[in-house]
Amino acid sequence: MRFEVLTIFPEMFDVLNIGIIGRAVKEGKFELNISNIRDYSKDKHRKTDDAPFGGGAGMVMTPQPIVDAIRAVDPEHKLKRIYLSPKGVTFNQRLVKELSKEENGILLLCGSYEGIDERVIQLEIDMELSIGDFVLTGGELPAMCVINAVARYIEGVLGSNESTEEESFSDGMLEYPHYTRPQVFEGLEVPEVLLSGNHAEIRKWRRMMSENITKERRPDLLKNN
Ligand code: 4GN
Repeated sequence: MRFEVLTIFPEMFDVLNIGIIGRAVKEGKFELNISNIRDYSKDKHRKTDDAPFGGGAGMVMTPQPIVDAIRAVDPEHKLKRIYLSPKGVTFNQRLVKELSKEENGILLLCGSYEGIDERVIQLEIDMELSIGDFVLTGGELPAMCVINAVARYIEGVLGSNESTEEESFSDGMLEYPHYTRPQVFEGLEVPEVLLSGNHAEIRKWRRMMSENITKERRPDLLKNN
């Protein structure tokens, strides 16, 4: 599995060298390549943007460097090519699992300014993805969210203690609350059932807490899936 990222801010992706994802990259559990779109500009000043046809505020990313970059890192179109955009389909855990099964990998195109020339999407992009209904200055943070979420489903990335099996959303529900030591913190006690050692009762309690919080906060999750 391979992630190819195209961006004009490659340094932003340094945070992926930290923690669980950083360890997985170092251990070769998946491949992560970050390319600077600017390196593909044929402009003498390495420009990647231009004024919009039709006028208006801001700049638009020029198609040439982006299309050349895409074709350089994925010449045979073996990767699922994703453009991060507020206009995309909303990302969710079902899509996370689906993308983790992409046999060759994923290309993530990060736009900046007002956006990229629409013809890049028409010619080269398979899917537009949004991480939620809000606008950011670039697609870099959304791309990192996608990499992080998808990588968790790649074999060997999570330890057995961090497994994706029992967590929130794996069964379409929100998680039960967690507790650790001390048994009393600022006067607040850990629920007694968790100290009982009765694992059947603990499972029952956790399922009930999951159902209750899901009904309360996300009743939409209980309806279909
Ligand atoms: C994606 C990109 C938000 C998302 C973005 C999102 C950069 N903001 N909700 N900003 O997933 C115009 C040019 C906005 C690219 C885009």
